[in-house]
Amino acid sequence: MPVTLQAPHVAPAAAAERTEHWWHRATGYQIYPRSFADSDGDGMGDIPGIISKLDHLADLGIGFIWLSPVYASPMIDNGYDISDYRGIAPEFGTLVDMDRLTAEAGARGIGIVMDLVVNHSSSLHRWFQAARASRDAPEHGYYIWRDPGSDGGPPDDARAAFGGSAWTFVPEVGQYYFHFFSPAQPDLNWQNPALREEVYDMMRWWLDRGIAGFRMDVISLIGKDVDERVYEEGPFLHPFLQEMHREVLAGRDVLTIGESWSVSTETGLLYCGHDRNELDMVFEFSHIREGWHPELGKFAPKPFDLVAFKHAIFSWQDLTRDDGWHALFLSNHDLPRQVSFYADDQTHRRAAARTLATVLHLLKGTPFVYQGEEIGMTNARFERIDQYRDLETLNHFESQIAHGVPPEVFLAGANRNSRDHSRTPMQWSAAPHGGFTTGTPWIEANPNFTEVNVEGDKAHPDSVFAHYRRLIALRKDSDLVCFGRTEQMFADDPDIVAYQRRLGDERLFVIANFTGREQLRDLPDEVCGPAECVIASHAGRDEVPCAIALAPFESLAWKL
Ligand code: TEU
Repeated sequence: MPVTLQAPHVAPAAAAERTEHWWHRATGYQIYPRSFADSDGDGMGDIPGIISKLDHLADLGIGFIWLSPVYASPMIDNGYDISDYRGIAPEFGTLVDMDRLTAEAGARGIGIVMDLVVNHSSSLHRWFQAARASRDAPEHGYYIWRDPGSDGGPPDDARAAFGGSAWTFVPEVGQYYFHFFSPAQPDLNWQNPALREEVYDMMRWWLDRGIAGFRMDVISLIGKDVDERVYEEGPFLHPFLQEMHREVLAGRDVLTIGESWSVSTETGLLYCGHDRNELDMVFEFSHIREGWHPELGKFAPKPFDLVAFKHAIFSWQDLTRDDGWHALFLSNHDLPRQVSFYADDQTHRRAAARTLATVLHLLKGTPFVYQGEEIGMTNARFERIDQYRDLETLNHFESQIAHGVPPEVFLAGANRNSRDHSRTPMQWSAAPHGGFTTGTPWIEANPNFTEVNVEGDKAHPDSVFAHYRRLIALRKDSDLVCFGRTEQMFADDPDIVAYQRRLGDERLFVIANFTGREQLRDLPDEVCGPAECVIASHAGRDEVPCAIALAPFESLAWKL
C-alpha cells in the first residue's frame, strides 16, 4: 500500500534549482531490529516490537525509518547476509508484519527505507547453493569465481574485511569464490546481466509494496574488477547505478542513500549530482575515519582531532552547496555511541548529547538519528571479550592476539570503537534489560539503563529527547535550515565548532563548545548583537555576545 508523505513542491529560488523532495525536510531514524524492541520475549527485537514503538518515533517527528535488514538470514553478520530477499527472518516476524509496519508508519507520515544488501548474499541463498554445486548452473555466474593460483592456493592474497583471505575454495567446482566480507557473504557478480535483473526485479517488488526507498549497503563495491584488484569505486560502478535508476527508480518519488567507505569529495557528486540519475545522497565516513588510527585501524585508540573532523564535515558542506545532497550522521550500527566517542558520557552526558545533535542537525543535508541517540545512550564498557557478539570484533581479537597484541590493549580499543556499543538493547525504561525484553537479551543491556532510558529522559528538565524533537521540527519548518549555504568559522580552533547558514537575507549562527572546559571567545561583529535564540543546550540567550563564555559542551544557535 502506498505511503502518504508530504507532496513535493518547488524549492525556494535561492536554493538549488531543482524539485524539492519530501526527504529534503525529513529526518531519518535508523532501527537495528534485533536491538530495538522485543514483543515476544525471545530476547531478540522484532517487527511487532517496532510497530509498538511507532508513537515514540512520531513524537520525535522523524520522516522515515532506515530499517537495518529484516530479511531471511542465517545471521552470521546480523542480517547483512541475506538468504532470501523477499522473505522475513522468522525471529523478526512475517511479510504480513512487514506490510503492517509500512502501513502503520505511513499513517503517521513515516516512510520505511529498507536496507538493500546486494554487494553480496548469504552463502545459504539458493543462488549460491546452486552456484557452488555446479559450474553449469546459471547461478554459478551470479558469483565471482576464479581458478586456483599456480600453487593451488587462492588466486591472489586479497584480505577480507572481517579477517582471513578474501577467497574460499569450493571442491565441488574446483574454484575459489570472492568475498569482500566473511566467507558466509559471497560477493554477487554484478557483471552478470541476469543477476542485475534479479536485483532490479526484487527492488521493484519491495517498492510496489509501498516502501519509501533504499539504503544501499556498501554500494560503492558493486563495480569492482577483482582481476585488477580494484574493489571500491571500480570501473563499472556508475554505469550500474545509472542502469538501476533507469530500470527501477526513475519516476518514483523514493529516497536512495548509498553507503560508501571510499567516496571522497572528488567522487561524491558522481553518485548524487543532479544530472547523474544515480542516487539521492551518499552516506560517507570521512569524518568518522578521522577518529581511527591511520595504520592500526579502529581497534587502536587515537586522540580525537576536532580540526581534522571539522575539515571532513565542512568539505562535504562545500561540495553539496549547489549540487548533490548529503547524509548527516555521527552514529550507526557499525559505530560506537557518539556521546562516548566524541564527547563525555559521564559528568556532561546530557549537555554533550544535546550539543552533538545541534551541531549536526543544523547543517545542510538529511540528518539520521540512530536508535537510542535521542536519549544520549552510551558505550557499553564490556570487560571481557565474551561479552561481545560482533564477528568483526571477535575475528580481529583472535588475529591481533595471535600477532602478540595484549588482550587488555585490544579490549581498550574495542571498548572505544566496537560495533557492539550501538547494538546493545534500546533502553526504554528502568525495568530489567531496559524494558527491551521480558526474556534474556541476545547481547547484554548497558547497566546504565537504570538512569539512561526513554521514560526517564522524557520526564527530565534537560531532556535529550525534547532537544532532538525541537531540532527536527526546526528543519521541517525552515528553508534556511534545509537549504541555506554553510560557512564554517573558527576552522583552526581545536575546541569550538562554529558556522553560519545563509539564505537570502536570513542567517543562522551556530556555536558549540566541544570540550569539558569553559571556553571564552571573541566573536566577529557580523554575528554579535540582539538575536533570536532558536535552540540552546543550556539556558537560551537573547543576544549574541561579542565576547562569549561557553560552559562545558554548551551550544547555541541564533537566527540573526
Ligand atoms: O558496512 C560496510 C563496511 O565496510 C563495514 O564492514 C565497516 O568497514 C565496518 O563496519 C567498520 O567497523 C556494511 C554494514 O553497515 C555492516 O553492518 C555490514 O557488516 C557490512 O556492510 C557487510 O554487509
